[in-house]
Parts: sequence; C-alpha cells; structure tokens
Amino acid sequence: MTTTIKVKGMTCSGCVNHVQKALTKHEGVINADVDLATGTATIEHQDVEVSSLKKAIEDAGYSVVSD
Ligand SMILES: [Cu+2]
Repeated sequence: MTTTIKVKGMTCSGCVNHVQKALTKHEGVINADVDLATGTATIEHQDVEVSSLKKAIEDAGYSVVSD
C-alpha cells in the first residue's frame, strides 16, 4: 500500500535524504519518495502502522503535518 505524509521542516536535499533514509530503514517499507518542493513523503509499504512511519520522521528531527 502507499501512504503520503506531509513533512514540515525540510529545507534542502540533505533533509530529503535524511527523511528518506529514516523511512527506508523502517521495517516494512519498500520504497520512500520524498519531495522537497511539496514537502511530502510518499511511502510504499507493507502492513505497518502509519503512526509508526510518522514517528520515524519525527525521530529524524522533522515534523509531521496532520490533517
Ligand atoms: Cu537540510
């Protein structure tokens, strides 16, 4: 399945790499596409808790925008 999460606090490609790395090393994540311009992370994953994916982003030092 695919989940899109809005990420706040990314300012450069280094941030993008940081978030991308945090997500791809998360258990059950197949692929993570992080876009700096739109501030979104599109995550392709197996059956994992979305809250756990959000926590991985927050643990990497960024905020998650909840709607
Ligand atoms: Cu940065």
